[in-house]
Amino acid sequence: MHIAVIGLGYIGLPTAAIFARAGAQVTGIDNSPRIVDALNRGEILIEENGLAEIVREMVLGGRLTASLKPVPADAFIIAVPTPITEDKKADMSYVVSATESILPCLKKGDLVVLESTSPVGTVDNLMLPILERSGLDPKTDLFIGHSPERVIPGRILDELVNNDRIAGGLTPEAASKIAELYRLFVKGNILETDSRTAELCKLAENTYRDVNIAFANELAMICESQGVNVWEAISLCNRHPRVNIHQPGPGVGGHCIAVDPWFIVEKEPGLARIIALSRKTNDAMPMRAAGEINRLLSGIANPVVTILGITYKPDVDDLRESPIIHLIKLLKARDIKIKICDPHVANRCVTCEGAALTADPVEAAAGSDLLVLGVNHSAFCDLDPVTLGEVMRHRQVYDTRSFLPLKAFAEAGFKTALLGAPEKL
Ligand code: SAJ
Repeated sequence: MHIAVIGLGYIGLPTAAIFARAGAQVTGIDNSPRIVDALNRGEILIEENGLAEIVREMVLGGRLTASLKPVPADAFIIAVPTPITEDKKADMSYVVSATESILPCLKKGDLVVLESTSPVGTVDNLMLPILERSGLDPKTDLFIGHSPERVIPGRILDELVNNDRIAGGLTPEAASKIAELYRLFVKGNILETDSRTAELCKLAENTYRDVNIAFANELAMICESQGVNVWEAISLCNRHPRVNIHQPGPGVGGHCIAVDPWFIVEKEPGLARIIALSRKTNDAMPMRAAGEINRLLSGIANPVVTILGITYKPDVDDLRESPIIHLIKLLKARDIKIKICDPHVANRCVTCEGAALTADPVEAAAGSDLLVLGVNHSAFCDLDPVTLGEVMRHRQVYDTRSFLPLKAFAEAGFKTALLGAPEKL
């Protein structure tokens, strides 16, 4: 079986590697010469647990190669970005160009599977008319559909194999062919349905999480006002057998949860009211954090803030839609000097948004008036409050994730603040 994976990003690359490991001959296609050249050398440019090793092995074994242009294959998997435009609409241009790019390669019996998260109707309203231009009948000559990825960055390789997977076909035959394709490596259940249902499910899963986080963030604001610690309250609520409230924080980032709900709102603006409000609630969190930081800095001339962690979530190197980047922009607009520590980003950037970036927390804390824990990277588990306090101008810390040992910081002379908790902890 020859599989072509179009788009070698956070999803396409691991998928290509896992198909190769399962015995398929895989060609990864990407329009970035940097990515293609690196892959053909057996190297990767992104950080994901265990991925570099598998890719190297598959490339050396000749089962995985990369190309700038599509090649004939038995199955085409489209895993290109579906970003969001300024006015919160899905930008489908990469899906359109990827679908057009495979037209010269298609033959009767081929599978075309969209993996990219897309608005409902993408397979039947957007891809089908393009695929018809191949001269083949997409309903009878091809097997087309949507099989959304559901993997969590950081655990992609494990979740690709072990999660249940939806196989949505334009026709029932297409659904079963797609299920058969993924059976090559998926150990979880493969659930067959139509392509529109598959598209909706993917959006609904991420929207469920976004709405739940918005609820947690709203509770955090309520708790601050009511003098209650939201982290303790949520952990107690979650001891109820049917309650699972997510964690509040400085906002929701990433290319999925912060984006996908808008794809539902785009289609149904009049109906998707809770969904749109939740998005706005989560998007307002960096502004709330900036307000608290301002309060902590009041009276300090030429303030300097050290941000610990800028990625969109812990232990990844991905900055897309990171709420902490948004927070940094808000602080810079208020003339606050920023220093950054992020061990996952410091290996490839020396600055971010014009601020110095280092992997060393002590270097980042030198001369600072406030430490802000933006992302709970495991590397921040063993921060030493005494050493940090010694190099700072003012000993203050603001934890937006309830991650730091604030008691130990207080004992080291720090004034402490926690998102979602009363001023006096
Ligand atoms: N976050 C919170 N509170 C929480 C959980 C997360 O504020 O309780 C924030 C994180 O800090 C981060 C953002 O939400 O900024 C998103 O992180 P995440 O870990 O929830 O999700 P992603 O974007 O890394 O991955 C999600 C996953 N979807 C679900 O869990 C429903 C993953 O399974 C999907 O495959 C992925 O989106 C995707 O590609 O769509």
